[in-house]
Amino acid sequence: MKYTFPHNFYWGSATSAPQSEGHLPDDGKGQNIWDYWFEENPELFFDQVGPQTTSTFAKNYREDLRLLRSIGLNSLRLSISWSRIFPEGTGEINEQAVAFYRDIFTTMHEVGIEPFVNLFHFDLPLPLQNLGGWENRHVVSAFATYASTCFSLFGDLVAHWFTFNEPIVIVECGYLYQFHYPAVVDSKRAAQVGYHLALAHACAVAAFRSGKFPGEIGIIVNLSPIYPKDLSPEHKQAALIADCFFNRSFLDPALKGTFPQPLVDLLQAHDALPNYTEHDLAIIAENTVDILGVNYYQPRRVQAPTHQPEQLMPETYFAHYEWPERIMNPYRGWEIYPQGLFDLAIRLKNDYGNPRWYVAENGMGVENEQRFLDETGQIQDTYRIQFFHDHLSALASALASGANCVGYHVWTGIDNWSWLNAYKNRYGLIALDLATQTRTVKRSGLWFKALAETNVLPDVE
Ligand code: BGP
Repeated sequence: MKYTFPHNFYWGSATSAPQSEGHLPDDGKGQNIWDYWFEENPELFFDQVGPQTTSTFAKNYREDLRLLRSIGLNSLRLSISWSRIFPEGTGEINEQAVAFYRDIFTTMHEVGIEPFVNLFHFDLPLPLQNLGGWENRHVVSAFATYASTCFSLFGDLVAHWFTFNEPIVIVECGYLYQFHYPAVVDSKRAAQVGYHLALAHACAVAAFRSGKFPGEIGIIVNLSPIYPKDLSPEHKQAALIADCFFNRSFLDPALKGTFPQPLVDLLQAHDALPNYTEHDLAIIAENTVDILGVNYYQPRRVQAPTHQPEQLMPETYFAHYEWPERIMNPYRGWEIYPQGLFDLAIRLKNDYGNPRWYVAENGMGVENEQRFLDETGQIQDTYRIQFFHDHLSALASALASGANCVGYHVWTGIDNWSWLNAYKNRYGLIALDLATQTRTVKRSGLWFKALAETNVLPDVE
């Protein structure tokens, strides 16, 4: 059976400013929390490689964009670095950054790649973190100003805007599990951060609408279908709460303009409700999105809690469940479960009014891909082709069932830097030699080209 996709489907890849740009001398960029954390604690980062050492997109974007186009991409999601536009987070604009992004977006149009532009990918300007970061309401207004500045500066070149990438990750990694700066463990502070992110998102959408900028605006959320260990009431309840924490916390405000009631009740019971105003809630209610980006990597499997942490944590309400039949990507420690993408698509259709959405990230990070080099110097990443193939088969089935999905972006085009893992796991369709900065198309890149050029899912071999 041949799986096909609509002729105007968006085929592309995703990356972010902090993971791909790198730093150029005298570029006027200010520090963000990643620059700072690496400076303070380089030992936390794999091989002590920090965000300065990336795939140098800032220097090579003209060639990189042509290369990405040559493997069939018709669209690309990247992010604007807030600390590049506003080195202090607010105040004076860095004009070099304006010229830089205008040239990137112009080049994208020249080569035939539609820009999907995200405003925030985990990279808060350090001066704003020093004011308390997302816990401080002032940062919400600073974000709204930054967002409307970008709409005005680049609105003639960008028609697909996104406010945040994976806002729940900012909450869980920064305020519960210590994978991101400021690496604190405090559920009340986490709730305030989450609330401010939802509000900042809605304020940016409001600014976009009131400025009557052309195009569409949305948010990119990482969704994991939640599967309980079995259908007994205690495991089902665990799944319901996990879903509220990790999916509905941002999905509901973005699409329905409300927060999930079980989450509100739970936070209230633990005296962890954030400070809010009725006026904020009205802004959130009135500014739902035009388009949703969905990052899908893995499902979440849960069971009733197995222990009680000392303070409120997600684990107070559920525990991880290890499914005996799981297939793992051992390098990243994530389960591979393509059916999850189908289940998400159907849920968006049935429970959220079938919004316009696209797969904003999907991919497989693998360590030491040099093992798979053939005699021509090409990485034979058939495992990645299999991964894409299986997820795209699931997506095609969802489309056939009426899902309103308009595109599929892989993570990522050219191997890029990853948060604490730096260059350990590689995700790209194109390999990067970090030492020489040489780019080489992998086998998956050619496979993707065949897909994007025909809209027919090629076989794995
Ligand atoms: C997503 C992020 C990306 C990217 C990707 C791969 O959660 O939006 O920035 O990093 O995951 O994950 P990792 O780099 O941690 O392996």
